[in-house]
Amino acid sequence: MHSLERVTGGLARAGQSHVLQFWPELCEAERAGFLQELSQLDLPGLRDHCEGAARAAAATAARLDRQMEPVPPESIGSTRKSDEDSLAMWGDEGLLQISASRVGVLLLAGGQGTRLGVRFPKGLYDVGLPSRSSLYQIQAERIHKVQDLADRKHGSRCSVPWYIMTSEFTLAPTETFFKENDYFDLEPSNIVLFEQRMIPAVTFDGKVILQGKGKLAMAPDGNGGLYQALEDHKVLEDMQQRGVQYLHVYCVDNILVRMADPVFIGFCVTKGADCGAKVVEKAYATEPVGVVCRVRGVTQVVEYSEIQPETAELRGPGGELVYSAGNICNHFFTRAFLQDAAASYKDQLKQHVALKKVPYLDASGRQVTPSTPNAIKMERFVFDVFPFSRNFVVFEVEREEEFSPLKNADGLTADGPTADSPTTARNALLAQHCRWVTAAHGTLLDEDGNPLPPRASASAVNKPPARCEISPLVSYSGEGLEELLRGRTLQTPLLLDEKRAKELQMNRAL
Ligand code: UD2
Repeated sequence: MHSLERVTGGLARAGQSHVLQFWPELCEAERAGFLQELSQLDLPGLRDHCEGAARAAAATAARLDRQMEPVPPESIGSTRKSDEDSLAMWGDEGLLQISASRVGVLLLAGGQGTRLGVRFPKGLYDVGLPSRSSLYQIQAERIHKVQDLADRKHGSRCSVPWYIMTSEFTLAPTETFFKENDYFDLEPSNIVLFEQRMIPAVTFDGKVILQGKGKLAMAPDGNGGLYQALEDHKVLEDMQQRGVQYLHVYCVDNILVRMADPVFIGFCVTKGADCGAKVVEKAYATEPVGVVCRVRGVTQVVEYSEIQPETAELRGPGGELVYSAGNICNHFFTRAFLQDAAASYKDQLKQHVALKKVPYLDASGRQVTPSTPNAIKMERFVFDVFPFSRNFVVFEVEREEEFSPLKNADGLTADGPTADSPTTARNALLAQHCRWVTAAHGTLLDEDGNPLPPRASASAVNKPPARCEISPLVSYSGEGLEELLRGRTLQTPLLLDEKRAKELQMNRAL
């Protein structure tokens, strides 16, 4: 059948004939483009999608609060509470797996970054570090370094493939950016970009929204679209061919993210986990992070948008938050678990409703920018597969070492810079690197030439002690700095990159 006829029939059966209202006004090229977009829709499933979205938005969301319980602290692994030997053992196990090329990393980068308000993918963002590195460059260099650490320890030549899930919004600019930057010196065949699906945004009465006369308002299907995308693009087959058994899945905007973190990987592997989540202690009750908790006895994440404020505010006898295990979107999966997720769990995942303001074309063809939410976006969440796990583990890490997300544009509040902004991300990284220098028995001089007190830990979020940045190519998590920096005094601003590190090494040798 001619594709226009097929699409017209499919839209009519789904109760969406209005989509073609402006068809007569489109030129040939616009018609071809629109027809292609419409042909890619799941037309048989469209009625269910639209009616389901309208029903879900009208219903009072089922609240899980009454069935929630915190995860017992004794069943949470922790960098803070574990002894040095355990941490070293997990780190060794992780490096061993990495050296055998059994570990891959998978970046969720299909989001639109609406809160940050930039028109390009977040990974391209430069938060203003001395190196002017983008988030992608920092991540690429951490991959280099972790490969290098594993190779040095085990005499291997391993690779940690980097899978990147993009969406229609982010694929092309991400690809271009990697090419322009020569893949940050990583082997291009080890970087695998793939695209998640898009689904139509729908009005409250179940109608697909037109963004233009020949354009639907589409949105990515949430980071839980991962499981469909893995299947669509045969990503698990690629992992199998490479012998990858363990995946570290993470979100794009955490400047402190430890890619393929050997300690986390080693912890999960040692515990025989098929699935795991890193958490940090929540900073405040309304912090926009999900909480890892138990619902009817099964561990899962309740997202910040779905927990009742009074539950989030609950406090224990010492004033601590009852639900304090904050999800930081750093997950561990075995490939075997992901295979089951892509084959079957994905079809059982809950759909989450998000109400958004989506610009649209009204029936008279006028462009409208709504001031209140007019659209329903249905999303799946990456962590909704956790309840299917047979052995789920939770691993708590220190916020100041591992979590500072970039979500919002810069601004000022009564308490200092806007939370989770370029300024707080930059400050968190600079403050961390000042701590690393101090721990390595080096001394930093401030911009006036005065030594920083050894325990200078001015509020990192508001102001780091100094502008000191250490390239991930020099140190992944603070290791290897003592031999370079012990007893040394260094002027800030400081960028300790590979070149500077070599100079310091040479001076030491003389
Ligand atoms: C995410 C977590 C939240 C907490 C927080 C920490 C989810 C659902 N929520 O919330 O619990 O851990 O991060 O920073 O994971 N993305 C896609 N495709 C999409 C939508 C998003 O790939 O369709 C990616 C996005 O590019 C980002 C990640 O998923 O890397 C998280 O998305 P977000 O920033 O919208 O999530 P947020 O901050 O609401």
